[in-house]
Amino acid sequence: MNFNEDPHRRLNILTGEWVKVSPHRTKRPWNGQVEKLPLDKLPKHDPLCYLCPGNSRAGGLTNPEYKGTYVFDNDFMAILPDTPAGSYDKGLLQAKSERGLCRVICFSPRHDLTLALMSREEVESVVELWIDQYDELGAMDFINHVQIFENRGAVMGCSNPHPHGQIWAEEAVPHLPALALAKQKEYLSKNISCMMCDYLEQERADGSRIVFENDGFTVLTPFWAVWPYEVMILPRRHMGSMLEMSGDEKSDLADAVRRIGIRYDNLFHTRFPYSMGIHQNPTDGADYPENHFHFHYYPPLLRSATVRKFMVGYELLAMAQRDITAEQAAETLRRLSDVHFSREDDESDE
Ligand code: H2U
Repeated sequence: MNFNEDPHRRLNILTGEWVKVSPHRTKRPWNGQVEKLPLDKLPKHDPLCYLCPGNSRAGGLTNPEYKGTYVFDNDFMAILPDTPAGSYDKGLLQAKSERGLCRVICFSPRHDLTLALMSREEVESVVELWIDQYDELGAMDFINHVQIFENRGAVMGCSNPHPHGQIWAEEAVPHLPALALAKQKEYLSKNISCMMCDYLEQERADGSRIVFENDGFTVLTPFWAVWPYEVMILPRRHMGSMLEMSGDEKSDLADAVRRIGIRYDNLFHTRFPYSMGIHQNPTDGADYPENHFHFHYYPPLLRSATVRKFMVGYELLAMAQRDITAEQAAETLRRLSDVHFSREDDESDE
């Protein structure tokens, strides 16, 4: 089978789902000219932004004059800490109550920055905050899973450009991380080896889907990627959560997060939209030797700052499908610069 010619399907080892790949439709990655439009100029502080320091939020509270990162309880939590336990069981109709809490994390007091435009040290402080929040929320007795994520760009339903992410911490392990845990557990019991350690070894030996690496982390387009420029960040050492990282690894993670953000923005000269999130051990006190923590990035753009991939038609009714292969996407991302396009002439970038 020729990956670059023949329609085929690939297995997602973390979910057990298949993705259809149709490389004959676009044999090469799109190399058309991208108009070099400047980024829309945002103010450093927006008096109308509910995340900027000193501004009031919809809930009536006022943000402090924070100077670094800032975290607060979401004023509109999707799940609440005091929901009474309960369930509904009428044969085919099943429901269970959900307890949890949601927080908002501001990555920077600067309204105009993004993870891609922040310094490595500034992104390191975001990594520290992710670790602290995972630790603090995970220690709460009713919290068994902590989902940290960032939803970026209007096209992803995020209306506020202020650099921020969210955390939903809850009682039950949600469906997708639970599936990934089950797949990794199954593999470990069969092979006496970590699935993602073995996967990483195979990817590093092959090289065609590696975007870049540093000492602690590998950034790659997964073999089973569904979104055009989907990537994963994988720690090279087997770790179940970010709590296990050394000081150097925290810095390497900040480097990886920052550089993939820069390359994404450089791809179509835009503030590249995406949803990204971290899958770590559940926080229910059990051991998860099978789990290898990782980041998923799901970006929707396909051909330009405005042409996106839609998951519709066949994909909603049958299965996910893509045209450009994971290898082509990795090659495109690999060739991009680590200097943000808006700062190409700015020597003070680092
Ligand atoms: P998104 O832009 O990714 O949707 O995140 C913004 C979050 O901020 C959203 O979950 C919360 C929303 O509930 N929020 C507040 O907590 N307070 C506000 O004053 C406005 C928005």
